[in-house]
Amino acid sequence: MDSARILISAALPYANGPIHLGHLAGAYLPSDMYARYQRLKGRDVLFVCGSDEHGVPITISADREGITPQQVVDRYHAQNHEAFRAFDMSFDTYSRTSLPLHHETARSFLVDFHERGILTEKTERHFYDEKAEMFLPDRYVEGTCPVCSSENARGDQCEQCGSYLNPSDLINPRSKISGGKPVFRETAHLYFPLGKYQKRLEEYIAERDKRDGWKENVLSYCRSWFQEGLQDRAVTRDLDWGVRIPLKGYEKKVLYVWFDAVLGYVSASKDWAQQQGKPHSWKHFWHDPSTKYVAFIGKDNVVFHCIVFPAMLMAWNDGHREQFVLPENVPANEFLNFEGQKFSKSRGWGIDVQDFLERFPADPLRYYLATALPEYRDSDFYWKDFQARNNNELLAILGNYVHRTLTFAHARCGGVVPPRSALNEHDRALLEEVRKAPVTAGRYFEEYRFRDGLLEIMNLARRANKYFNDSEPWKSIEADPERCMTTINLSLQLIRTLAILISPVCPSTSGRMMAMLNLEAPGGNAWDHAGELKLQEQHTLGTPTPIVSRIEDDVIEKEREPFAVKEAAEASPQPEDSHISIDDFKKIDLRVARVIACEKVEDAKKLLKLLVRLDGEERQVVAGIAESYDPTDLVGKSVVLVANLKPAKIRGLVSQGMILAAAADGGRLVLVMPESETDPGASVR
Ligand code: B3M
Ligand code: ZN
Repeated sequence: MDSARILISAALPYANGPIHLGHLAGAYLPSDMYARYQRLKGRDVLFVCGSDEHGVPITISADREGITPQQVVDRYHAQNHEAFRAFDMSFDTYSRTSLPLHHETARSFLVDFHERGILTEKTERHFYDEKAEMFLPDRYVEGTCPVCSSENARGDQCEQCGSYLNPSDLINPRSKISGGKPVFRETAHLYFPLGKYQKRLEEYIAERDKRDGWKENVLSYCRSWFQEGLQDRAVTRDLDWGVRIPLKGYEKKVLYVWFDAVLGYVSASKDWAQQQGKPHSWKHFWHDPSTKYVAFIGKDNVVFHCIVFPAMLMAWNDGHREQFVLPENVPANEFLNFEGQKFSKSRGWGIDVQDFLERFPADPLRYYLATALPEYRDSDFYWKDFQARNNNELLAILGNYVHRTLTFAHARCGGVVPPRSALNEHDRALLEEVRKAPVTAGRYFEEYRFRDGLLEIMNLARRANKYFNDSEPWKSIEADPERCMTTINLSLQLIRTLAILISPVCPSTSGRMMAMLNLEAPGGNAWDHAGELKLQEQHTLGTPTPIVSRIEDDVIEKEREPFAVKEAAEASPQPEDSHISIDDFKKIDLRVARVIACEKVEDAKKLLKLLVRLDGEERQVVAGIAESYDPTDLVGKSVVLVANLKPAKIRGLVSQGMILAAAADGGRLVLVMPESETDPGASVR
């Protein structure tokens, strides 16, 4: 969908702790690159975010610290807002759900649904703390885990063994508030009939996917929810922190945090409109059917954004003339890990954004995260990679190109853009690539494929360096000065192209590049004109200064060391007997399989899709060997297959088994093959 008006939201982080690098790689950096790109395309963009300030974890933090929930959210709202600013997020507003404006907005949805008879009331039995005179949210009940007997299991989950629990599963339940034994009491709650919307939701997702290409991970989460069948969902809670409910009998209850949180995007837009002094301007975005609305999230929020939120908007739209736009796409990333493990606040594993940005500027982090986004699968932050991407790419490719071109222009061309005369074939070939780069990179950005987009841009920078080298201006300046001036003219033009294209990823580096060219920050629809030769002859250039700094080994070692030490200390001792029995081994059904067809999996650098024959059957197998083998290498060969592995879906393709390969040097894989002719289906022992 090509639209002139684009509404972008990024998930509202809980104001219950600092955001870390994983959050940035999940929803925030992608949404910001998208917003910055769309603005350069000249589109009318509204980009909203804010703090999610309700929910039980916040009241728990408050109780623990002996302060009010409002004090908790005030602290983290300010901190996270500042961290986002330091990371150069270009939100049009960073709002918060504790604002009265938000409470009114969320309440109006609930009241409307109630008045229109959409909600149903059900009575349930819940734990009640008689001393504290309150119903206990799941997390406020603790007790002994029925699975592992840990004495500190919570009513929603046991941290010890990971089991998901209901409060009534706990042995010897006790209230986290008074420590007393809770009793069951009846309580009424309002339910939203999600099940009634299932068919419409399935159609909605299918249609948007067709139009805008939804990500496979998102689609497969949705499919599994649909397969299970959508259930009614309670939209109220017994709690006194949250959005109050103006209905009789509900005075001591609040809205369920997710019901109000997704509406935070609407109230953030209203908040922005008020700040602009045009309180109705939010409607141009939310109520105009031509708006393209894109909601960026992390994978754990898929159900609320692809199912709950659209259903709520549908329910509203059914009863009103002014219609809300539904998300056109919900690009969700997988998770980013840190030095090979999950981020963990309690273990101190990871680094907060603010701490990071006190030590390093935002652009190298943005650049590195953009190359390592968990777009299709979980990925990792490694300090060493961060250093390498900065030094070997941002500095050695982009920084170096800008520096050598500008210093040459200052030393040999009087600090102005030299004249361009007749172009030769190398110039023309370069310009052809310059013309194409914004189109190709732009297409990737439109498809939420930011890694590929950035790769395209960096390839242009590599190409620029090669052009400069091959043209040898330091020689032609003597032999053929006109040629030299043409080379430098084009090289300078390319700095402008690169500055525009890199600006969604590294905005301040881009700003420095533009300043060195003595040009204004790109505006209008600069992206579409990025490939044009806009620098006028004799235009005065700015002073060359380095745009990227090197990150030294000792600096990175200092950052990395605490984690290496922690890892060594925590490494679990080797189990005494790591042997398996022959019976264990016999459970694995290994077979010879003949490859009868083989092809690359589109858009997956590492995957090959094989058709193999066993005894009398054929199977499809997806294997991660594309970097080691060409599809044509394999047809007719015999390989060894784990034949009774549970079928899995890889990139939407069913894989019925796994092919054995040995790990060789440099990450290469070498297939295990029978040493002489063997029948397909023969067992391997
Ligand atoms: N606060 C969960 C999270 O921060 C939740 C997102 C709300 S988006 C409307 O991951
Ligand atoms: Zn347990």
